[in-house]
Amino acid sequence: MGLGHFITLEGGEGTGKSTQIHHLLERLADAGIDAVRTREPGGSKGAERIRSLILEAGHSRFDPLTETLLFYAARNDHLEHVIRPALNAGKWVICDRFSDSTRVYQGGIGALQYSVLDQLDALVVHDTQPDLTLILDLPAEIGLARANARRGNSAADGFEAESIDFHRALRQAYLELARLNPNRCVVIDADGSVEEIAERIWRKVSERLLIVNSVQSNG
Ligand code: T5A
Repeated sequence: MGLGHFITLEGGEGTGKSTQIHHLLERLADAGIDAVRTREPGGSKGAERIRSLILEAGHSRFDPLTETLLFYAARNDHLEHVIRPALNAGKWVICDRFSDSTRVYQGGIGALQYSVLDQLDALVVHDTQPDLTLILDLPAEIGLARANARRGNSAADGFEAESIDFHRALRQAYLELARLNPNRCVVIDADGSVEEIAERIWRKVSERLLIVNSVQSNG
């Protein structure tokens, strides 16, 4: 096993995860670090097929258990074919959403009990847990406005189409998740220019992982 690290980005709709992953990869490349960019739901051939099933359900989402099993089926394929091989080869993996999305969307503000999610997580993710989770935090109104502006005239998916109260609750659920997992999660203020947020993220990644990496390589 090399010195790869697993970083996930989380947050509500339009908080800027995709935009920031692009900048993080550039900074890692400048630091000589080989990183794989991926996302959930999706990230592998099989998981991308499942992604279409989930998101193309449009306004009529699957029932909560079916939806959750689909997310975990996709995650299993993604872990097997992309995430674990990359980590085992010593690469860093930067993933746009992961299990915390299920915990927040299907658990915290959804209908599934955490005990069900814990069982699925133990079976599928097991010990391939993220080393660092960056939670991009933004008022729901700003995130939705960004997501709507980007989408233009195309239809909202079932999650984007939920009420503003759903998106506000989502933000609170992420903050609670961060509070309960301070060793792994860092909340990033996602209000500001793209460059300012990229700098905030880089500072945290450097503090949490690059220093650890240099200690390991020198040790
Ligand atoms: N889901 C997912 C679950 O319910 N359970 C699960 O287990 C998983 C894995 C996935 C949906 O599935 C749900 C959650 C989601 O609803 P998706 O299409 O992958 O759907 O959507 P998101 O992950 O939400 O991604 P988005 O593309 O909507 O948001 P991002 O990636 O956070 O935002 P980004 O970078 O695309 O930016 C959005 C817009 O804002 C602009 C960008 O240019 C872009 O136009 N922007 C800024 N504008 C101003 N200032 C800034 N600082 C900006 N940063 C970005």
